[in-house]
Amino acid sequence: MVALPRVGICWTHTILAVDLTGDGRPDIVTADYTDGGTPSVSVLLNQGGSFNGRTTYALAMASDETEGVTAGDFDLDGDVDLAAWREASSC
Ligand SMILES: [Ca+2]
Ligand SMILES: [Ca+2]
Repeated sequence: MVALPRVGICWTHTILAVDLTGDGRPDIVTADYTDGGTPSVSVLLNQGGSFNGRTTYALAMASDETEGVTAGDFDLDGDVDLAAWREASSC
């Protein structure tokens, strides 16, 4: 089990393991809940069994709650892309 560094995040809704850097080592992406703060996802790069500090990326969403994140090559350029979503306040 790997303990993830915590930096200004209340809790994590989703953890995704995906190789963002193309080095064959799975990195970690988290969907963050910030309790009134800016919604975000965080990235922890795999350093060969340990992870670097958390890098947090703010999202332009009307919510403090990033519900989930997924990965894929959505624009077909060969690089991994991320897509995040939030909880809807109404349907
Ligand atoms: Ca990697
Ligand atoms: Ca891409």
